[in-house]
Amino acid sequence: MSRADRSVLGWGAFAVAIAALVLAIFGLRDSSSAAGGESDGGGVTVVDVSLKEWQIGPIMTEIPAGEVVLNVTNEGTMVHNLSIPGLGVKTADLQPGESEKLELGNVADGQYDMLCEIAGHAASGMTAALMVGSGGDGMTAGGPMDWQTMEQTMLDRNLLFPAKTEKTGGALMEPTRIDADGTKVYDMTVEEVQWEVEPGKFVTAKAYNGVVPGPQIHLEVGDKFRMNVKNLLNTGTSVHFHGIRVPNSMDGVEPYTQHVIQPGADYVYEFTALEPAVGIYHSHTNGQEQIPDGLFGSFTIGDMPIPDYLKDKGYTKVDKTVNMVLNDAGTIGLSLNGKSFPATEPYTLRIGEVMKVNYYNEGLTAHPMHLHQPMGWIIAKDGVPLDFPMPGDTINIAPGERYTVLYKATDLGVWAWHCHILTHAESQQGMFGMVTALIVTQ
Ligand SMILES: [Cu+2]
Repeated sequence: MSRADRSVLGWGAFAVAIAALVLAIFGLRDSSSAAGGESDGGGVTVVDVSLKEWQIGPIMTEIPAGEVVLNVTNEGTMVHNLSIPGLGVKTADLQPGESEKLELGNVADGQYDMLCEIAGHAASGMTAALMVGSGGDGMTAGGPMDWQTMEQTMLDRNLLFPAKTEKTGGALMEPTRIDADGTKVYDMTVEEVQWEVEPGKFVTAKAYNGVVPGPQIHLEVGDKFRMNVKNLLNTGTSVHFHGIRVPNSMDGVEPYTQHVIQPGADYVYEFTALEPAVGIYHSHTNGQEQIPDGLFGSFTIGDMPIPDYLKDKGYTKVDKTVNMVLNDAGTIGLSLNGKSFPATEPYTLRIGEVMKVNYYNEGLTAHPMHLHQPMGWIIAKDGVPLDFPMPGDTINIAPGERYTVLYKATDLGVWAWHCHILTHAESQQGMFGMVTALIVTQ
């Protein structure tokens, strides 16, 4: 390789490497195809089809030729529909809990694709196949076509990584202005936005300054800080500085330390940065909805020192810092920094470089985050430096926790990086949710 060639691994090579990883990371799944459906005795085959995020079940249905009726039920939490383009039939848009009987008439032998036509839903995994008559030959559960069809479906999706979406969040925010007394002032709106979680899948998010996660705020110890919050939601909100030492009146917990910030109202938070911290700012009003819907952003003060034990091992400086906010609920769902695979951001390091990762969990359940290589060393927990680091290739991060971890690139390659609760990372339609990759180059 020329120096230029190996300076950056091309996206083409990267995509191929990712494809190879698909099998290596997760292995294959049992297929979930269904044979049959029920006959009503009059030669009509009735099949129950469920729609939810992000799958159509069963993924594959094998039925005899003849009259077919689908009982389609939306068992999800969003609007879905079922379309069979090959037959030119489609349900209405079904609200959560709604059902529709879709009469297909006398269907000829063949394979028919089924999908949800709501923008982005098919790409997110809402596709299935209906095998009719001899079209279903060889498509029994576990048969060779099953395996290949599923494999192709997974590859099609996994090869989309890293997919482009509108906007990313979490970038460092410079103060809006600095007052004469040195106070760093940050103007922050709270508003609803349409947020592209993955290609074509837009959700209604709540966002600080229009992005998820909200902009990163970084202060040094001693800095005077002011945040002017403008609530553009049609509901109340408040801001809590999680993991940051503040006066009680700035703690953001209505009704005890403040009144709610009403729709259209402004509110000012003001304090001095007293101690180093790895914190986060987030809503403390209807938080179980507002936070997973997007109202979170990292807030760091000072730095976490590298323990001597690691300095002796060559971890002399940090070349790259990554704030990774985990989420699993609300309108955004399973995601890393507000994006779901394949729209998650890949990270790059050169051999010998050190990456510092601040993991934050703003979701409702714990996530064991696993980087295939290199080994991680936890150097701080909840913003408190550890004298002696603790190793972890899988680090379980509970809601509200923060772990600061150093990774030093040692081996070339594309290293998968994902939550190890496998249903947070993988489906029969391919990887999704809490998956990204670390790319190590020369
Ligand atoms: Cu998880």
